[in-house]
Amino acid sequence: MKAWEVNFDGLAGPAYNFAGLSFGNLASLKHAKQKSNPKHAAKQGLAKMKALADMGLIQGIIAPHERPDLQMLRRLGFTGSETQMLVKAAKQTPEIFLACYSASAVWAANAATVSPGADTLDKRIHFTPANLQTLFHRSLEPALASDILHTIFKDEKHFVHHTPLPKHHYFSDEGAANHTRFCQDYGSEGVECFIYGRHGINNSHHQPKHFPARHTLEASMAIARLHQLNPNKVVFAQQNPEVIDQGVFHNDVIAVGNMNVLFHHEKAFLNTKVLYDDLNRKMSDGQIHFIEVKTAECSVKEAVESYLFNSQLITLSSGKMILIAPAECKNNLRVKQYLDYLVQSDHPIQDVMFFDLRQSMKNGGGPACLRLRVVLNEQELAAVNPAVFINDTQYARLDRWIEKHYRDALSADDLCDISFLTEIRTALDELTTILNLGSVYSFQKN
Ligand code: SUG
Repeated sequence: MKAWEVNFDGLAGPAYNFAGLSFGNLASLKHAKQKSNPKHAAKQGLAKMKALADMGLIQGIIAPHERPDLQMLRRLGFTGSETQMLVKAAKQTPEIFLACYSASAVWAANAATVSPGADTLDKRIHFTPANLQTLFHRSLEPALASDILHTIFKDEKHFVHHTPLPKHHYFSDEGAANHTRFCQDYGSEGVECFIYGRHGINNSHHQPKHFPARHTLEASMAIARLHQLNPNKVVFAQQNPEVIDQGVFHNDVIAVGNMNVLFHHEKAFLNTKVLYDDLNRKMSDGQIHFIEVKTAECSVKEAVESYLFNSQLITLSSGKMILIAPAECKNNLRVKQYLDYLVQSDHPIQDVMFFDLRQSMKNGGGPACLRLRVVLNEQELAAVNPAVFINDTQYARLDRWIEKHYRDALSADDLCDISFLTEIRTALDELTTILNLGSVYSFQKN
């Protein structure tokens, strides 16, 4: 059956900031407390969405989360008016205050794991929002992520929404950042490949020494069961703990797959040979094309700095496969040299396009982090909330909305200001009308 891979990109919110919240994510730590530019963050992301839509892909958008998370502050014992709560939290526990203001919901690759109907027993699309339980600021996301996904994918005939996995270290789940689906064409049954960072139950297995492995085998296995995947079409493999210690906090920082291609660094996996064999054996209808980048061509450090593997690998309607890479890859001489070689050589990746996503990159989020992939056939596509698709009209409305509501500079001092809170709410309230989301934010329900 004909189907399309649709990218749903997170949009940076009006409070987009750099708080240095992600231990193990080198960019987040490096840019902590710098002044951010929320307007640029949103416009850079929207420009990428528009460019992909203009290339003929179907492109969706996922609304920003409500920040600050005042409900969490109240749950943690802060009292008084909203301003009083913010001032107290900022003074008493800046870490919690900043977590409640976190920008991180923009990285939609961590919002959920999604299995297309072609892979599932009941032929419906299954969504499991990631519990993101390893880092406190990210653990605030699953409830609203789930509500937003419900507003986009409503029809139970086509879409199944599971509850996030239990918030326990056995089941640490970071969503689609650690999940890739291989197929010959999007509409036929694929092989779903889950990459985990550690074993949740038996922790004597390989583990990184310095930085957290955020995703467990047990989480991936639970999702494969929930999504009713055919065990003969599922592969589990472990990330190389050494690369996690070098800043590869999600597998999508070191590998990307699309259709029958896996593009990755030679150090990405603990046992590359076993992974190749498993994937090829389970891809019964053809082999996978592995593009393994050697350390001599690009070191892990260069990969983490440039986010080469956090590119999106997309297939245009002509069948041409291209890499959507961050501009940092163009500015890194060795990475650029490698890409020049790649597109000229006998590989399926035929072209590279570079995008300026500097604001997102400063928090460790490249092109692939920003999008959640959902494969949809014609009926499923027709059942999606149409207001979330990017076309010329929606793009122009969103661009005007950003222009009107977003600041072009934001520092930590601005975050306690009650007028900023009002500004954010006015913007988000208007957005729910543009995207036809209903009253999805808590301030709209009170
Ligand atoms: O979880 N950064 C995110 C980046 C997520 C990137 N996503 C994927 N690789 N799919 C993270 O580390 C930083 C927020 C801050 O420091 O303010 C942050 O959460």
